[in-house]
Formats: sequence, structure tokens, C-alpha cells
Amino acid sequence: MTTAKVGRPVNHTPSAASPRRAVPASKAVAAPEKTVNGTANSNGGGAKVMIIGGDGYCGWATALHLSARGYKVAIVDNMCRRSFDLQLGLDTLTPITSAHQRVRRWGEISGNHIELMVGDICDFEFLSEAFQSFNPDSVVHFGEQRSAPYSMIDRQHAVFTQHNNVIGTINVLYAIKEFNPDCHLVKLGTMGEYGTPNIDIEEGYITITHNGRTDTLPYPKQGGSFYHLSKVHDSHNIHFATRAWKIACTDLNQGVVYGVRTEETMAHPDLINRYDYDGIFGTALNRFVVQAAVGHPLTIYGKGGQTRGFLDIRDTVRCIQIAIDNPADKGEMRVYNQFTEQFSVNDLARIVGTEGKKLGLNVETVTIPNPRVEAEEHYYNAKCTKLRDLGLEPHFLNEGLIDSLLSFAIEYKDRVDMKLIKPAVDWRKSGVADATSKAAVAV
Ligand code: NAD
Ligand code: USQ
Repeated sequence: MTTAKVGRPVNHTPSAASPRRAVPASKAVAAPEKTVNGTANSNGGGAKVMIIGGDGYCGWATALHLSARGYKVAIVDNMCRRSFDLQLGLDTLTPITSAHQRVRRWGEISGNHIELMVGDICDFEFLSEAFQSFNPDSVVHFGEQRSAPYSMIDRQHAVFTQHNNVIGTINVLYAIKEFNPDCHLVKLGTMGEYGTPNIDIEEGYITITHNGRTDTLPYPKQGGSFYHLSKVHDSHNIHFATRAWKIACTDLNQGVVYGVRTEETMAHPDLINRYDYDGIFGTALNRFVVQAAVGHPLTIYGKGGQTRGFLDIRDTVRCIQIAIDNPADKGEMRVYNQFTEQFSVNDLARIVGTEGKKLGLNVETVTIPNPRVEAEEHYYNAKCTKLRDLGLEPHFLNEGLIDSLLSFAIEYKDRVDMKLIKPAVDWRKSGVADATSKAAVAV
């Protein structure tokens, strides 16, 4: 990894910041008997789960959720997400501690050791060592550049995103094949792989009859950014590898995640999760909540009819556990659509506006010329029954949840930099010149 050259996306040349060796960051602590607040159980039974991208928003919450439930967890992360903030002048709403401090504190309060391996999965030598030293039963792969706007800043960021995501995933596939052929890959895809077709969206596959013949085929993909397309390419590569090498994979096409609190991340201030609200990494509902808290009009891009699947971060962690506990068969790429409800951007603005007013906030909206190229009024009906069938009990978006999210944002509102709120990247203007400084919303 990295280089952390200011104004450039990180590259893949090893440096002192990313040791090639998969060195555990802290020594093992007591056996995983204790639970946080006494509510977790131990149904993980010591199963070994490697969480790639475990320092990120979804990954950190998942690492703690699984660790509290008796899984033996190792985090693999090269900290590039933290570098993006440094490069672009962004910051999370919440004051997050270092990855090392996080796992140390978690060990102290839970008695459960999380191994921390700092390195880049695009560096196959590092990844090989990590695989061979930890020998995972499952790998949960969150470790990608996940912002659509970041991938559209300019050519360099598009190339970085596709290189990081596609090559990283190919490396994970090779590591499983060579070192742990029985290891189940749980890969985070995205609902945005499907785009917004004028027909119902199925879970991964669609049965088509064409000229009198019928087949079940991967559902057509129409990613709306170079980021979303990196996930499409991952899905194709994984599908091929499952067939060629009999690898078992579950591809989770996740919708937009909202919320920040999980039981474990709220157990101590050092465990708090990141919360992005800026124009590059902030996602729709999380942004609207912060905007309402600081009196910024809610930024609706275009007509606001853009409809997506959404889920609470407490359901993300539970979906991952369900996927781990119900592995795909060898040679199978199982696909689940991981969201619980659909909303349009206008729906979200209405909900946040209504709840904000109850808290005495003056919530306004503003229509911003859409910086993205996307349908603003469209049909959207995506299936999401498979995870429910396996036991997911969703936390739906209700008044209580918005209320608590708003209160959370109000608690941290002094940390909000208003300059970071505006949309920072225009799909149509993405060019070949280095546009980092233009996208650096803080300048
Ligand atoms: P995040 O950016 O907060 O976390 C990703 C983590 O992966 C970061 O800690 C980063 O440092 C690490 N990483 C990236 N490239 C790496 C590499 N080459 N080697 C090692 N570590 C690397 O993102 P997130 O919001 O937690 O998303 C996690 C995954 O879930 C992503 O794959 C994303 O595409 C997917 N997803 C996220 C959402 C959402 O709303 N946040 C929705 C759908 C899907
Ligand atoms: N939007 C606004 N105003 C804003 C922010 C967003 O109107 O201030 C609109 C966007 O134009 C888009 C929709 O809200 O139509 C969703 O945008 P987003 O930024 O919340 O989500 P997106 O860019 O699609 O990406 C996020 C995560 C990504 C994940 C994806 C899931 O960053 O990692 O893959 O959600 S999905 O959208 O289902 O593909």
C-alpha cells in the first residue's frame, strides 16, 4: 500500500506504513467468555472470521458484533480510508480512536482478543501471510474503496478504485484457493450493481426465456459509477472462481447503510464508529440527519425520486452473521440482496423533516442540480426475502430511530464542518487532470 502522497489516491507500493508481514498488533487476552452488557451469546463457537476492511464503518461494527458472540476475529485493514480523509481534508462526525486503541480497549472491556493485521490486500505477499497465520473459516470482505463520488473525482481515482477493489478481490480468491480452499467468502457487493431497471430486481439471478429456450442467469448489471462498476467486475470474477475452483461464496448486495450505534460500538467512547457526513463519503440518510442537526437545508439531488434499498447498521452486522452461519455450497456463488426497506430521496427528506420538527429543528430542503448521472424518477422494486427467511428481524426506520440519530448528531454537531456538506464531485466533469484539490471540499 500506500504512500499517502498528499493529493493523490494511495497506490500499492509497500511502505513503512504498511508492513508486509501479517503481524498481530496486540497480544492475546482472555478466552472469549465474557460478553458486553451480558446480551451477546457465544454461538460463534470459536469459528475464525477474517474481516477485511474491519477498521471501516461496516467492518468495525461487524468485528465487535462477531467477537462478542464467540467468533474468533482478525481484522485486516490498510487504513486507506483514514488516509482518504487526510488527503481530502475530511473528518468523521465522531471522534474515532486509532485501530490499535480500538482493539486494545475492546480486549480490556470484553475479554475477547481481536487480532489486527495492518496491510494491503493488493499486496499478495502480505495477504498470503495473513491467511496462513490466521487460517480463517470465513472471510468477510469489506475492504474496498466504497464511495461513488470518490471514484468519479478524476481518472486517477477511477483507476485507483477499480484497481484496489478488483485486484484486492482477485487476491482474496487466490488466497482461498491456495491456502484455505474450504474457507467461505462473504463478499460485500452493492444494490447499485443492478442500477434502476424498469423490471423487478431479483436476488442475483433471473430466469429468462429467449427464443423458446430458458436459462437462469446472473441478473443484468448497470452500475452508476466507476465504484459501483468495480463491484460488478468483482461479482463476475467471483462467479467464475466459484465455478473454476469450487470456492464457496456469498455475495451480499447491500443497500445504503444508515445509523451508527450498535450495542458494542457504544460500550465505550474508544469503540465509537465512524460517521461520514461529507459530500464524498457521506451517504444519503446519514447526511440528511447531520444537515438537520446543524440547520443546513437537506441536499436533494435533482428531482429526488431516486429510490434505493436501505438498512440499519444493526442489521448489517446481523446479516453478516447469518451469511457466515449459513455458508454457500462449494462451487456456489449465493447472492442475497441485503436491505430492509426502499425509500426515495424525497421520502428520506420528508421523514427527517417531520422528526426534526418534533425536536424543535427548523428543517428545510434545497434542490441541487444533480451532480450524478442517474434516473431521478424511475420504477424500483427489489426483492430482499432470502436473509429474512434465514432469520433476519429488521430494525425498520421509525420515529424512534430517526429521533435517536438526530440526538446523536446534535451531540456531536460542534465537530461538523459546514464546508464539507456540499456535493463535491460532478460525474460529468470527471477528467484526466488531477482534480483532487477541486474535490477537497474543505478548501
Ligand atoms: P469504509 O470505507 O468505512 O471501510 C472500508 C475499509 O476497507 C476501510 O477501513 C479501508 O481502510 C479498508 N480497505 C480498503 N481497501 C483496502 C485494501 N486494499 N486493503 C486493506 N484494507 C482496505 O466502507 P464501509 O462503509 O464500511 O463499506 C464496507 C463495504 O460495504 C464496502 O465494500 C462497501 O462497498 C460495502 N457497502 C457499503 C455500504 C454503505 O452504505 N456504507 C452500502 C453497501 C455496500
Ligand atoms: N443523494 C442526494 N443527496 C445527498 C446524497 C445523496 O440526493 O446529499 C442521492 C444520490 O444522488 C443517490 C442516492 O441519494 O441517488 C444515494 O446516494 P448515497 O450517496 O447515499 O449512496 P451511493 O452513492 O449509492 O453509495 C452508498 C455507499 C456505497 C454503497 C451504496 C449502496 O457509499 O458504498 O455501495 O450506498 S447502493 O446505493 O444500494 O448501491
